[in-house]
Amino acid sequence: MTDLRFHPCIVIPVFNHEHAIGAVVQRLLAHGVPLILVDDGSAAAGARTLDALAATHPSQVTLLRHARNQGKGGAVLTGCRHAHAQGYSHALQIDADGQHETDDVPRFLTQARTTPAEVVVGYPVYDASVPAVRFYARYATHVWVWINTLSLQIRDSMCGFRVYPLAPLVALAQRGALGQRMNFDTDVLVRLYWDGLRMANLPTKVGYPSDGVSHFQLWRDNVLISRMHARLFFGMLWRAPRLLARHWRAR
Ligand SMILES: Nc1nc2c(ncn2[C@@H]2O[C@H](COP(=O)(O)OP(=O)(O)OP(=O)(O)O)[C@@H](O)[C@H]2O)c(=O)[nH]1
Ligand SMILES: [Mg+2]
Repeated sequence: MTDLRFHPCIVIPVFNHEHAIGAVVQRLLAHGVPLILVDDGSAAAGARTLDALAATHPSQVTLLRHARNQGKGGAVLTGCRHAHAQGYSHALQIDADGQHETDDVPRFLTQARTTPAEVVVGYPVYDASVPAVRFYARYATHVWVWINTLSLQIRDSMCGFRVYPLAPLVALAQRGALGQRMNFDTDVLVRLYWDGLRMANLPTKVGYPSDGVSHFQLWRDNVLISRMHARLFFGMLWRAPRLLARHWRAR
């Protein structure tokens, strides 16, 4: 199906991934889709790398910058708001650390073109490099997401490779409830689901960061994520009749 309004770009939130971002950008440019890099207050080396990438590819790369670090969610939203204002219909969001399989970009965009009202959500297929503790820790979040949507539609809410339809995302962000840090990826999918969007789940290979840099802060991010699940749980309670009705209709 061809949708004339399907006009995608790629949004990459970047925080200090100077050793990985160059190769990620190079691989993405091959797909001929405009890139929006959002520098989330990186330190000097990261900022310089991003300046150089934008200067080398001025027609394909837009660089936006937060003077201060705001968190992954803040960076994704800055990129997506900008993309929406520029007239793009969809943003493929991919992380900067080289964990994701850029060869899957055409498959994700084809899915988004076919089901433009849905969120295309990657679910990870891991290789042997995944730390076991990370692998099993994800299950706690999966279970919370299934409870908070009263559905199994979101297969993995934490994968940093997905395509958002921009109009509903920007409208949701306008309402102001979204987590701005590492709680964003899950929060935004549950709330888009609550807003009536469907999810198209696609498998994609995920490795462990190519530059070995993880900014996941065990204590702070786990507290944020637990609070988010609790807030979503109460949000689910008053939506439960509507969510259950939707679930049964879908069956
Ligand atoms: N953690 C973190 N990432 C940010 C921030 N701002 C932007 N990002 C970007 O968000 C993406 C995800 O960050 P990662 O550190 O890879 O987090 P993750 O993939 O959940 O964790 P790992 O599995 O350890 O890689 C990357 O592209 C980061 O550069 C921030 O403040 N903190
Ligand atoms: Mg990562």
